[in-house]
Amino acid sequence: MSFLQAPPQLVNPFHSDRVLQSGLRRVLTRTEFEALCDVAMELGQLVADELYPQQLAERLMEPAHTAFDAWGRRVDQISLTPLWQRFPHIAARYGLVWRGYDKALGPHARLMQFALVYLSCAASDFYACPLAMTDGAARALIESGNEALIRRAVGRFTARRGELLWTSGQWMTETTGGSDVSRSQTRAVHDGEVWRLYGRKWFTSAATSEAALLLARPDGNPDGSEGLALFYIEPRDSAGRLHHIRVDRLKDKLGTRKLPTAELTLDGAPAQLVGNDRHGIRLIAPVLNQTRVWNTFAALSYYRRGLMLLRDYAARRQIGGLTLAHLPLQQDTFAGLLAEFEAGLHLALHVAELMGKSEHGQLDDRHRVLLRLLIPIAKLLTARQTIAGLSEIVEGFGGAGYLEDTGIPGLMRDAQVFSIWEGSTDVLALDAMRVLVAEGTWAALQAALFALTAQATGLFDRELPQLRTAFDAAKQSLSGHANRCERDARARGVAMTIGRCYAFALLARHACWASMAEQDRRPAAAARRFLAHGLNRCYDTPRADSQQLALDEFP
Ligand code: MFK
Repeated sequence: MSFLQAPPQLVNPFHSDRVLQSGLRRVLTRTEFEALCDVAMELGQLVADELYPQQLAERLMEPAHTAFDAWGRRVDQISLTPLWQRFPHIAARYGLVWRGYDKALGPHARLMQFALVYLSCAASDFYACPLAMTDGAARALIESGNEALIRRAVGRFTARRGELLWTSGQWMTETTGGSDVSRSQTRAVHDGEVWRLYGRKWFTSAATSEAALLLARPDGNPDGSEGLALFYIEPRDSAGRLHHIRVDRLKDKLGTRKLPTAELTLDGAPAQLVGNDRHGIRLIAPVLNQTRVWNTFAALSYYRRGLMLLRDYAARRQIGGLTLAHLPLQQDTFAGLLAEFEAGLHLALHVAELMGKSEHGQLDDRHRVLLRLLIPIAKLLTARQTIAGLSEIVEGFGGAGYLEDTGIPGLMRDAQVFSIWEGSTDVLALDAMRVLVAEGTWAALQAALFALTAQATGLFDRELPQLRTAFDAAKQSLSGHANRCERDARARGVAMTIGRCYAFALLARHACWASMAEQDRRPAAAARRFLAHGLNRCYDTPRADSQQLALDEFP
């Protein structure tokens, strides 16, 4: 019998995740940690024993849209894959949304919720997308203070039983653009008690949700973002039929193919105003921020799945009489991947911790600004880390990584979305810039970094000057250019540099704790390796040069 390679196996992702476990142990109380461990172990076992095999078995299944029934009646039914039909129950059981709102869990509720989100995202075939938007919608409604809508929807969005759970869509994107929302063309017409919406939504993820938040321009309002209002809609009637909405088609996407993303036409769909009839972007911003945190953890969930599969494969694969895992070069490549992942996860956990504290009134103004800044930065950094990491991981499998039926290439195709939806890297960098230039932000950032590095002295005395140099480069890039065009042209480098500096400081702080409390030197090794990849991503070349190059190529 000729040689047959044993395929990689996926074990319980929580059981084997020292980075997550150690990160949680440092922050949570012992009681909180033990309670979370019970849930996380059970969820992790479900992922390994049932969900991952189901994902492989359903690899070729996709949602399908049926526009008409046999007799020509418009039905617009969307069929879902079996895993998608199962996931509301998993989400409700493990509290992937409600846990963040459980007051009894205190300020660590978000951290616990996102730990479970991270463990389950890669196993959800992107059911995490409607869950993310649902979490965002709950937050936005609560912040809007609209009591009627809070009573109507928030209990459903945070339901603890799958059959009661509603998900919410977030219908923002139109043909005019996913980033430039201000040019949205959907009209809102006042019709007695309700508003009626007319327009075309071009990219509505999770078209099967029971509710959605969307932007539309009430007739008579001015152009631009100021004239948009935020609306709440329940797209289906009690029989499950869409009313005054047509599904034009499902999108044919590079990845996330189990997720039924649709083009919709609103033809008088009834809706309710969430707040006043203007400033919709400001009102929907909590959804953006919430889903960006989900995106951060989802990206890392994919990164971690890739690392787990590659590590398992490397332990089974023989090369020249050695297992792949013992080849020095393979170890070096893997260490580089792990260091990026580890820094990214500490940044994500920190954001979740701040978010929980903020929602429990435990953040001062400075830390609230910091949270607002770190959300876009964590999203853009982890998305790019994951895309680069998974490209390398696919390569680590050699030819097997290029074969669709191993399930490996799909990881890379799916991951590409993390830097696109909820704002591309450039849009998020500009969002970070919006916060950075506000009075007091830089001081808050500097103070936070200083406090972190103060906890990393001793173990990292030799390395900390590199952090200061990179941070100064970001500051110089920002402050050296008063002109907004010059400044914005550097937004990506500045955001990346701040993200890498902050992630390094968090990892270094954690490494000091782990070496004392857990006698674990691996986080310190990861921090040094991450630093070796460089922190500074500012390329302070004259803008005239980039302009010349770009315009020469594209007149
Ligand atoms: C598994 C993980 C799943 C993740 C979920 C996946 C769902 C996928 C579905 C989608 O992708 S939906 C599409 C998502 N679309 C975006 O993310 C839009 C990207 N574009 C932006 O983020 C723009 O920056 C934005 C549309 C928000 C701003 O556009 P404008 O027209 O330039 O608005 P402007 O005037 O800058 O901001 C309006 C107000 O909102 C300002 O406040 P004021 O009116 O008080 O001055 C801003 O400060 C505020 N604002 C903007 N972004 C904010 C924010 N406030 C808080 N947080 C933010 N992030």
